[in-house]
Amino acid sequence: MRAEERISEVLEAFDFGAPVVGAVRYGQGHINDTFVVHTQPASGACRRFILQRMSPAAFKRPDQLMENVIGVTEYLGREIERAGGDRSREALQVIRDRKGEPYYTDAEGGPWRVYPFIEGTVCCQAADTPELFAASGRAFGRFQRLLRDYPAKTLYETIPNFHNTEDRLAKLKAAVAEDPLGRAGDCRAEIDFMLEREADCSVTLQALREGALPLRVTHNDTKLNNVLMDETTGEGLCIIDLDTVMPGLAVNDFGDSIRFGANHCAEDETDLSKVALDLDLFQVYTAAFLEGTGGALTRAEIEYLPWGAKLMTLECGMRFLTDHLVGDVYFHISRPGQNLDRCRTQCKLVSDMERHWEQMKQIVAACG
Ligand code: ADP
Ligand code: GN1
Ligand code: MG
Repeated sequence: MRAEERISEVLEAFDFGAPVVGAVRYGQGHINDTFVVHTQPASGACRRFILQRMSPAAFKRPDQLMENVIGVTEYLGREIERAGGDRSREALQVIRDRKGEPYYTDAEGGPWRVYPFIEGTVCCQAADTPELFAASGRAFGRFQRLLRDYPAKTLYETIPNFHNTEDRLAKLKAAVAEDPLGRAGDCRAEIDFMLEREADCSVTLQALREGALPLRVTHNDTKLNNVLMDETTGEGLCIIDLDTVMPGLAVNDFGDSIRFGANHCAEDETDLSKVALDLDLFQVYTAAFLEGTGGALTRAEIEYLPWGAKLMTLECGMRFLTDHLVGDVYFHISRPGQNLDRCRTQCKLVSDMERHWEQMKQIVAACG
């Protein structure tokens, strides 16, 4: 059922501290159904909240997911306070429902949560300036640093095998074999592109298995639009979208940001001639991310950063392609074929990274 149809029931379930005057769809996330709720206190300015239905296609255990989010946001809040920051703006804060639960389950089983809207921030879809991209890199690097001592074992795996690229390829192969909608014939080139890179899929996983790369608490979805930028200072203020905070690889957090931000096109750009890795943006992000981590990464992690970039891009392309083949059940689409278009931009970026591989390695070595 469309999320809109449950809104009035859900608004009743939370105490917003003032009458609700409206709730409208918000943001450009691909996974959750996000709304902004406007309230009007008797005196003073309107107050806003973010209301989200967590995606049932993506998240099978909202209870575990919210336990993770509460654990991480409270920990971050304490760390930020200790460093003299403002936890109400620099960390998300879960608002419980009227029964004191961390989220509300609607009559159809849909899980909903509320956060205060963090005002005075902007959420960007593209790295319009290098300064903006650098600010996001520092913020994601700092996120790693702040969570360095978080007890990783207490975190649930909200999406099992989320960045297991070997498993993502296996799922793509299964979708191709089943081809439930007869779409595989039109994506032969993209399927072959992925299959030709099967050996690459194991590079960072193998390094993890051998103990060369450590398991850390990571965000796992480090797109530019998952950090809110301070409208006044231009700095990265608050990391959002904590649904996939789990044990993972730091190189993947770095890599997913490069995948999304180190180029000048939207993820679903159809003119592939415009899609290209911007090495200057790659350099800017690398330096800023490493600065933000404050020396928390090992030498091996730094060395593997280009692999993080390539594999997150390749893997995301596989995920878009798989979803296209099975009927767009995971990533929200606004037009037919959008997931295939998204897959094609990822393939173009991977090819570009392969072409500039030596330069990427040199840039990382110079920043490390
Ligand atoms: P999705 O998983 O679907 O990407 P997000 O949690 O990233 O969902 O939220 C979608 C969008 O909503 C974000 O890109 C951002 O624009 C906005 N948003 C989310 N939380 C907040 C918040 N606390 N304050 C302001 N904007 C927010
Ligand atoms: C999704 O939730 P959002 O829109 O920030 C996805 C990421 C993908 C991204 C591609 C939980 O991110 O893994 O990289 O789309 N999140 C989930 O744009 O699957
Ligand atoms: Mg998001």
